[in-house]
Amino acid sequence: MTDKRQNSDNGDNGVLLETRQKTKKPSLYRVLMLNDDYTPMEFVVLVLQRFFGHNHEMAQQIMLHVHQRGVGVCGVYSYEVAETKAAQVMDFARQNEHPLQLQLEKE
Ligand code: TYC
Repeated sequence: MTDKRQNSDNGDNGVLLETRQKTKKPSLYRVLMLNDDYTPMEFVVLVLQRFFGHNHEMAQQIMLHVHQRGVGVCGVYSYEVAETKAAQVMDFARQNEHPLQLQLEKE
């Protein structure tokens, strides 16, 4: 007969098996984009498409939100991905002599 018992009673004479999964969900971080007076709108739209995978319409919408409200969410990622994307975008902006700034915010 098949023994389907697990954990403390596994039918193996006192040998304990821990089958519970102690995995933690990774914390998520918003990548925020800040408005400024100098970065061209088309450049911001390009960044939102290239680095955050938004289509042109969504990118335009997010850019306008940031332009009007001062800050907006580009996307939500694990810390490593969020940090990498923010750094890549600010590098790309600096290479193009734009002052575009991004920040991370824990969800
Ligand atoms: N305010 C900029 C302009 O008028 C456009 C802009 C939008 C810049 C969003 C940064 O995160 C930004 N050219």
